[in-house]
Amino acid sequence: MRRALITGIGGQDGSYLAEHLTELGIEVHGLVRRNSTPEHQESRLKNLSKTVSVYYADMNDVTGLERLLLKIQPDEIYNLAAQSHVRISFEIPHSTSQINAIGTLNLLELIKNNNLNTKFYQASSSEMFGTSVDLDGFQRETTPMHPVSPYGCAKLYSYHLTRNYRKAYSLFSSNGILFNHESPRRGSNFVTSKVIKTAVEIKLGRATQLILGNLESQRDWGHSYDYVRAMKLILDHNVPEDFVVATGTTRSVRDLVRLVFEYLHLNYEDFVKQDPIYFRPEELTYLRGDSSKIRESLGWMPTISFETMVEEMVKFWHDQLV
Ligand code: G4F
Repeated sequence: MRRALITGIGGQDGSYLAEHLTELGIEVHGLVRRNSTPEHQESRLKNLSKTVSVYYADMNDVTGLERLLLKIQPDEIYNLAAQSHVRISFEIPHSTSQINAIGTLNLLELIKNNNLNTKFYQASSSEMFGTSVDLDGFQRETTPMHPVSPYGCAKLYSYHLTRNYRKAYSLFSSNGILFNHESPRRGSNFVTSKVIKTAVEIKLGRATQLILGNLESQRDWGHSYDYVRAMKLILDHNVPEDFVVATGTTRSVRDLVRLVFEYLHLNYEDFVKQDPIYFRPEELTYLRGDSSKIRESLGWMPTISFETMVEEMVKFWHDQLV
């Protein structure tokens, strides 16, 4: 039986990936960081509590990581652990870098030094592109990267290190460069969940306004369920390579807000306000991914439309809040 280790298994992607790998007959182990609220640890894994083994770990506790790697001896490692909130990375740049950059270095060094026969997936991000866009309006594997946040800078370090260890030490280490991906399991301080949760609260008479930052920023939003399938395909490929995972369609935050409020038969202009507190010191204003490479070489494609995903999230938050 193949064994997989997922760092950050308690997050949105970690939980969908754990379900996907379990369905494929893979033995799944996962790492979570200890904190005082159980909500952020195993609540997304409740369907898997009997099949998945979860351990406390810290991406900077190298001896703890080594002990677990040697015990589990995984065939596949998915490095999803991260401080994943871009605006918050401006507030805590050091710890964001320790987790998102040095944490990856720790894992790659442990794989190399212990001669572990494992494939390594690095959760790279479209945030690494920053202000850079090709002339045709897309970002792809060859687009130069100019990140505009501590989060993006730390992710770019890990992206390059994953490529470097592949070349220098022949590790099977690959990057998935994932554009934004959402679901009912998305944390409620990311824009999709925040908008949908608050709009449902307004509809139920429990809130009167939705306060946001930049409404004009554009994102390429897919569904996490589709994107974790891409992660597995990337590690099942016969050679380690890097792939963009995206829908190819971009929408503004305003488009998202309008759609959600219309779905609830509300006019967003009556409720939405802006506050500079939700703007970032430097904004990434436009993302649109060209995922031709993974579609053509690995046969991946998204299956859940943006509208279906929004509907699923509205239903989820409605059920949570009534
Ligand atoms: O939902 P967001 O916070 O996602 P963001 O910053 O694009 O990052 C996400 O996607 C990345 C992939 O590109 C991942 F690497 C990263 O880990 C994360 O998953 O914000 C989306 C957009 C931004 O332009 C932001 O400025 O929404 C805008 N926005 C406007 N008002 C807001 C708000 N974002 C948040 N979180 N909260 C607001 O009130």
